[in-house]
Amino acid sequence: MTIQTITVPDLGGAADVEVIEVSVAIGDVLAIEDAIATVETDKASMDIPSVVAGKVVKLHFTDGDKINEGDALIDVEVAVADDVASEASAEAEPVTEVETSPAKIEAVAEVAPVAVASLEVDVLMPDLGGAENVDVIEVCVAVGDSVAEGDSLLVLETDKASMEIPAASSGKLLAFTVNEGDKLNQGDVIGRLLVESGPGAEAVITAAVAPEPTVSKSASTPAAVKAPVASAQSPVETSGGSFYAGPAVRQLARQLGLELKDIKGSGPKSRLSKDDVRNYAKSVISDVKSGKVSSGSGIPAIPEIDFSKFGEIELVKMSKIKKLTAANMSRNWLNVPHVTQFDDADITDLEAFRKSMKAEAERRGTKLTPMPFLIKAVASALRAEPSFNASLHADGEHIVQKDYVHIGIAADTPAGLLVPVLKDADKKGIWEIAEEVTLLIGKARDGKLTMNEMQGSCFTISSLGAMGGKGFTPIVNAPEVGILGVSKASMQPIWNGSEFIPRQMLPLALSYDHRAINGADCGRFFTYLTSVLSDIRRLVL
Ligand code: CAO
Repeated sequence: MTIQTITVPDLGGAADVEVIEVSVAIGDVLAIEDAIATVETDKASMDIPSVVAGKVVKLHFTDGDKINEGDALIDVEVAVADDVASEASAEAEPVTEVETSPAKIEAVAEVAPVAVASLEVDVLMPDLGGAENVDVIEVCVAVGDSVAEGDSLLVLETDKASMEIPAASSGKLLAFTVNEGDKLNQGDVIGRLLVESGPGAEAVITAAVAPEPTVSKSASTPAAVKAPVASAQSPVETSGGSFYAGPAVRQLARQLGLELKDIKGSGPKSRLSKDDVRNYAKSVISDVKSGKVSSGSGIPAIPEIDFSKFGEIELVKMSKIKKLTAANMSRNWLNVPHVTQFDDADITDLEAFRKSMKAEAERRGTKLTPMPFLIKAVASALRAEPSFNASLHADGEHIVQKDYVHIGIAADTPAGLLVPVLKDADKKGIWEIAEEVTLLIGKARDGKLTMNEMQGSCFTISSLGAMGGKGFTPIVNAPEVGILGVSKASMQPIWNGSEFIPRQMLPLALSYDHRAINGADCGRFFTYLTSVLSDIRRLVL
């Protein structure tokens, strides 16, 4: 065995760089490029990858250490170099120093050149315990794949057991000639592996390789495949019966976080193949995307029911917009911790004024509903209490504070719910807003909105006022952080301190994302909003 010491590479001139994470432990088996440590300078953090494959036998550093170029990091026992060295040269240096490559340094794309010696070996079938003409039931690799020592190359099955054929060395497969259904015997050449090692191994590997790179059976077997590993192939009971799965299939399922019991095997005896696992993963992703099931939130999906058992039914195709709305609503509902606060705005004076302007609105060819006033009042409130005019940054570290005020208007259209966006509402007058809303809603209902007219909203207003209802809890239209639900205004007896007087009250519900907004922010925003709606003269202040 050759022990190689891996040292700190060129760190772009940085000195005394702090180790923030040790990524390996003694006994770990490393592949080339596996991270050894993560270090951090004042400008960037970077991984230091291994340039050799092998087993870690010593650590020269620990968390918090300050390291410099050339410092020893770890000692690695390199199997390939050793195998070849022991055959080729007794004079091979026992310890070689290998400098790691700074390949993973963020913002520095250059990789320090590392001399790599390589050796081509045939991959031979090992001793199969006397079994002959053994069936290949699964091929786990393809030409061009890089394999690490221990990776499954094949799964074989006799009438008694199935076994995995693992690679004995890390390297790149130059050839692989086996297909599912083939029959194999001990000594069969099944492929060709390019075994790579670091510069320390260069001399010994080169010396060991014959000019024509075919290696004799006894020499190549240990370098190319390990002894077969019997795998747990006993059928596993599921509610739907029993199934078989090879180790590579199990590994793939594990990597994808899937339970084998959920997957239907398509092979004989319901054997699961990698394709079964992949197809199942694809169907899960497609179900999540279409909103059929929830994403990995741990929420169980609603079971599929055959409604026709209970009576006549008709399957009606959902429009594209309805499907998108369903997916967006689920996403927003699951991602946003909602709070909804309720209040009534006294719009008696607003309504009196609006009605007095109706004739003029008609002359101008527009319609004056409460909506333009609501938009103007919300725009003013967003300026007064900017916590609602923000979004959470995707990095989880920042709030995006907006200096523009664009308002989304939820519109019920024949195709489904659409949200056209009125831009710069804070800079526009009531007439201009009324005309633009009429235009946007008309376009929404005619299916003529452009992408630009549906983007950039800071806050949404959803009005069911014309339809009725005393209140509802609207769902925040993320990444916005607030939405106003408007219900039907009605005349209410309001106590003015000495008597009940009839006032036109507008029920409002303000939902907000509690990650971005606190109750106190909401209280201020809402109080401001209702006071402006109660006295629209405040809008001109
Ligand atoms: N209280 C009482 N009357 C109201 C009212 C309210 N809150 N809001 C509107 N009205 C009245 C209007 O004044 C109008 O009457 P007049 O013609 O006598 O003035 C009538 O109701 C019809 O209004 P409208 O619906 O044509 O216009 P709007 O500006 O109020 O609403 C729009 C436009 C697009 C918001 C609305 O038509 C719509 O599609 N709402 C559905 C929104 C939705 O589906 N949201 C999703 C809910 S879940 O988040």
